[in-house]
Amino acid sequence: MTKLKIAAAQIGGIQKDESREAVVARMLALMDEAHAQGVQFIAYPEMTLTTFFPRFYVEDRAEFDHWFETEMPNAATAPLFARAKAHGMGFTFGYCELTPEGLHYNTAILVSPEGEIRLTYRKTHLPGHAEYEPERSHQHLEKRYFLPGDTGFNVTKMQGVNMGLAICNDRRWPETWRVLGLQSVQLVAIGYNTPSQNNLSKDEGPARRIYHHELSMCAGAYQNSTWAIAVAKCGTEDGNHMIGGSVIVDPDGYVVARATGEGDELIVAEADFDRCAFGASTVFDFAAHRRIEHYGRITAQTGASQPE
Ligand code: CDV
Repeated sequence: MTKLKIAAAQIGGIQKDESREAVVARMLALMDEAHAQGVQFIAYPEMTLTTFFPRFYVEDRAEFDHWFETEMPNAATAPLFARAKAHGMGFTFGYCELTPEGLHYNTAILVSPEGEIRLTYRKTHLPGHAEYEPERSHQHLEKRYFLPGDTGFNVTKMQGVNMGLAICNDRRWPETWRVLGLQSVQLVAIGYNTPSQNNLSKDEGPARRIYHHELSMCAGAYQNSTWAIAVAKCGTEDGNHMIGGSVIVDPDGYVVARATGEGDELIVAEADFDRCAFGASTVFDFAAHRRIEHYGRITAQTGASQPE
């Protein structure tokens, strides 16, 4: 029987001039609160350490290299690794990674209670655009500042649980979930920064954004018989608003914990991972029911074709 107390550590807005050390202090406060509640695994958002700078345009992208980490752990994040180890807690958080080869990724890591980095995941589905586009209500320049991830979606057993990672926009893509599901994932942790307004449509505001976010999380968890955590960086950041709505979802696709505010906030659930087995051995018994002879288009084409 594998049970873990799991948590999402939602983080309120981080302003441009806030230091990494100040952010880590906020992360530590939530980690300590989690420990006091007996939490064994905690998830932090996408790009936890900095403001969501892809909303800003710079012609020379090197000017933004200061938002990236060149090593992990580093001086600013070492206290997080040390505190988690002292608490015997596994954790995940997202940050911007600049590799020794000079490559830029939107990255998340999974760290064991012993302080070992067990998974590095680099965001696959980068939303937005690469050039300044004045018709948008705000910029979303992830395609300018990051390369599409080269890791793919991987699962590792940690704390007795099959764990996998994805980042923000990945949660909207069933391909993400199914590749993890095909590795018997039991817990998917996803951090996000979701602007509360679609920058090309006035009709898609915060209520619809929350709806699509939960719809994606609940469907992904249910269809792959997995627990899932979605954790926001949210509220107002440099004058821009992002949705909160962090959730923990069970393998039946039900939300079992939900953040109520838009600031630093901890939500907790007792996760029984034996519950993943029922869906995975019945409706979603992949070996029994999948028909891969009909799925070729999924990997053979990107855009939709028209019927002849
Ligand atoms: N950081 C993100 O990936 N944000 C996207 C927005 C642009 C829609 C998201 O899917 O939430």
